[in-house]
Amino acid sequence: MEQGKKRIYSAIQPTGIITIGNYIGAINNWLKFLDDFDSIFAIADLHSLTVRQNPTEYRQRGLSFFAQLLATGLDPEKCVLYFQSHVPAHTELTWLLNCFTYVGEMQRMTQFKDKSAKNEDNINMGLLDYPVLMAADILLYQVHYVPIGIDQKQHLEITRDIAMRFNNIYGDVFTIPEGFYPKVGAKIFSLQDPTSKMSKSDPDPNGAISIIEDPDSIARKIKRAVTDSEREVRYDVENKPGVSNLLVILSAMSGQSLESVIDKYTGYSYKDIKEVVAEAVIEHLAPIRAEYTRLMKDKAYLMETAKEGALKAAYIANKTLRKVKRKVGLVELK
Ligand code: ATP
Ligand code: LTN
Repeated sequence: MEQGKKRIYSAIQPTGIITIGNYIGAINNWLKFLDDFDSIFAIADLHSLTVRQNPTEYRQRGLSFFAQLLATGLDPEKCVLYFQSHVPAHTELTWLLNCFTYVGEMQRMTQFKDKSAKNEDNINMGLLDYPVLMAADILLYQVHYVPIGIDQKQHLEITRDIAMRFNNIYGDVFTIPEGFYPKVGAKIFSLQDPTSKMSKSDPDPNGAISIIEDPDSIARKIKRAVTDSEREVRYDVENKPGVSNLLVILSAMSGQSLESVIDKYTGYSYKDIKEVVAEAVIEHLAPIRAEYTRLMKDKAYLMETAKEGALKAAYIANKTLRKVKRKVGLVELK
């Protein structure tokens, strides 16, 4: 880690598939930071245990996610990439921060309310405590910026609240992090329901596209994307959410600004714009898919890289954890 650079941190849960929503809203933004920031990224594999997982599938998906992140360009020479569960400091700090977090605050979290409504038979403590684990993730690394999609804003706000509360009592222990949201694409919508977020765990396979999906399937899903009863392309999020979502996807995947995409494609037929979007998505994802396929054949390299990532992360995390323990008055072993 270089001295003097500001630090960024983000994470993704190993659930479902990595979608182009995750890519545009989060990962693509992470890549932009690599050269200028100290960058740390995690697979948040403890967070998704709040929902019951099949152990065999979960283990495979964890490794596949790791390879997909590497394949997008998260070069282990330029950033720290690791599994949250490999660094015990995360769960330790979670306990300590729990003692500075109010139950009422957690019960008011939108995601907690949504997820408990959806999993009525498994409203476990982890679901309630999810934001505190996320706060621990971030605060352990003394992070300046957290690049995330807009759906995570409330969790970032509570992280800041917990950090400030702690600092008010014990002095400047934690850096107060700021959220960093993409200007375009902070929320990509489902291709089948353009008023709801494209989700990794959407049970409808046509709503989301994976970053390692095969080209025919990408083209098919975009062709079937829900639009509206008009015929011509116009950017109008309120009245034409489906078409507007396609334009945002096109902008992110082709690297053109949203303004220039709007300029160029207003008036196009739905059939034609869908072809343009499909082509841009396929072209952008092709090298990621190829690199992913190559990496998955080299499990030894993946495991070695995960181990190195965990060691580097733990070194930074343990420093903060030791400081927190000292501040709250725990007896230190020398
Ligand atoms: P799920 O829907 O299964 O809860 P998710 O798609 O929200 O999962 P996460 O692992 O929770 O995925 O999020 C990883 C990152 O991707 C977060 O920064 C989140 O804000 C971002 N993200 C997720 N979905 C979208 C989306 N549709 N558009 C933009 N960013 C997104
Ligand atoms: N809750 C986040 C994933 C996540 C995260 C983090 C993001 C876990 N820990 C720390 C940023 C920083 C989500 O995307 N659902």
